Amino acid sequence: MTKRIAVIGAGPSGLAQLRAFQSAAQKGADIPEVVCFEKQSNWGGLWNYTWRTGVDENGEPVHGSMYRYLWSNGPKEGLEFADYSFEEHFGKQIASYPPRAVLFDYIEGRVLKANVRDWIRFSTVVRWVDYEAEAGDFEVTVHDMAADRVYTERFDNVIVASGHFSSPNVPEYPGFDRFNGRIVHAHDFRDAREFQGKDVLLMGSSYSAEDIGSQCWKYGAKSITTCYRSAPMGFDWPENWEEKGGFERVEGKTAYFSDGTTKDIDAIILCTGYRHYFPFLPDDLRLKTANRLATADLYKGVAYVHNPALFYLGMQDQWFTFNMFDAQAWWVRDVILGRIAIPEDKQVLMADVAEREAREEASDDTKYAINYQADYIKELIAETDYPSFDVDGASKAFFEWKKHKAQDIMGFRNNSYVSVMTGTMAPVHHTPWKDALDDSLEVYLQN
Ligand code: FAD
Ligand code: NA7
Repeated sequence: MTKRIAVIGAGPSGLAQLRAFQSAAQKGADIPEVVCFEKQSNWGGLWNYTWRTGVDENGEPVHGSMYRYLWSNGPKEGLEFADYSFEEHFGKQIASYPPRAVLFDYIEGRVLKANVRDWIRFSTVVRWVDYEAEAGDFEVTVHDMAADRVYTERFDNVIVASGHFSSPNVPEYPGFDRFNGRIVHAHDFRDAREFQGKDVLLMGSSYSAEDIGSQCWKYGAKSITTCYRSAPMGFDWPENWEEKGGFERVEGKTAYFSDGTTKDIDAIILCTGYRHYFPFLPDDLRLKTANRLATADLYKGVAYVHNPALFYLGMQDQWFTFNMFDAQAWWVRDVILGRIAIPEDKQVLMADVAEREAREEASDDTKYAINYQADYIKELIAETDYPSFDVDGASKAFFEWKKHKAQDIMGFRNNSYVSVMTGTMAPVHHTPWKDALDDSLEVYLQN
């Protein structure tokens, strides 16, 4: 096949794409040349931990938003690859909420086995992508940081897998410019020990606020205060954790809230989410969407309706992660291999997006949302040879997880679930999460 495909990013989504093509080749298919551009010097995306904040060794914005001591915030049974189980990788079943280093090892294991590292050009930043209507292909301009060389190549398809939890949404509130303490966005949070003995305020009421607050609590912060814009998280927090209403301003070290209360604080961590940000894409190719399950302008959640030779992976808000990226990557692969046809009528593509949006908006119930994303995975994998798996069984792990969080927010990670890939139950971890201060791979795997 003479086609050339560009994949932007070697995180879990981009790596899923490489594995999808490699698995087709393994089964005898004629596959195109696949070139993956990755700005970091290693693969794994957000799971490739860096201590750096601000700019990286090349002066580029640091991609990483993950912190030391991060453990999976959902059960691993919900994200397991259908073609590469945890048991295959570790030689045994492991506990259900692995720390970052353990999940990185797992992600890497599959692509080492697939032998696709040579397809990736590391330390190479994609600078610009243009569609050449006459030739019907894309011009991709990149900067090879190691050689300090900018060059352009042509591709028949471009697959954007650059993630969307990296460019922070950073609001400003009155008094920030005179606050006598540290203000940091979750994107730049790295080590909870920095906040030992401190009174910490976290803004936001979603995953980052919950998890970074929990980290700070675990590693000895004096008190945690979280404040929300729309709704509280509402968990049964430990006694030195308080949840307040809207943040109004800070004067000196005193934070003021909409309910009239105040709190003296040492640091503010803005857990205010991220923006879809594609500085390398022109207006006619750039996805503009909120962080939701039904992304704008993506047919089947992946093909860009305004130019279906361009694909996006993993741009949805995520209950499912790794196996959803797989479902998408296998589907995109099959479009490129000519096994699946995308309708030519743009109205049909737009109607598909509208239907997904309407169905998402039909309910704001959590269970509904999990089932919605599960149905999406089932829909995609039914059209490809991605190994079929019990997606509803994986949803059950999420339902249990939700229940366990409501029961004990500092203890939910001590629970275990059944793998829908191998049918085995995860062991109970050897140490409760709150006491497991050393979360290295070696210590975690001591079960
Ligand atoms: P990313 O992992 O963001 O990878 C994108 C890649 O693209 C990166 O390697 C980046 O360097 C590269 N890239 C970006 N721009 C360019 C460019 N211009 N040129 C070249 N390369 C580029 N998911 C879970 O399943 N469990 C969890 O516990 C969990 N915890 C999370 C905690 C945090 C703090 C965050 C932010 C996310 C978490 N997630 C979690 C969700 C996470 O989004 C996915 O697990 C996964 O990393 C998404 O994969 P991705 O490949 O789509 O994006
Ligand atoms: P989310 O899930 O997008 O949540 C962002 C939170 O920040 C949410 O509670 C927002 O409130 C709040 N927010 C956003 N802007 C503001 C302003 N201006 N003022 C106050 N509060 C604000 O991002 P997360 O970082 O928690 O999670 C993203 C991923 O990272 C996730 O997949 C995790 O696994 C890790 P709202 O509810 O919209 O009123």
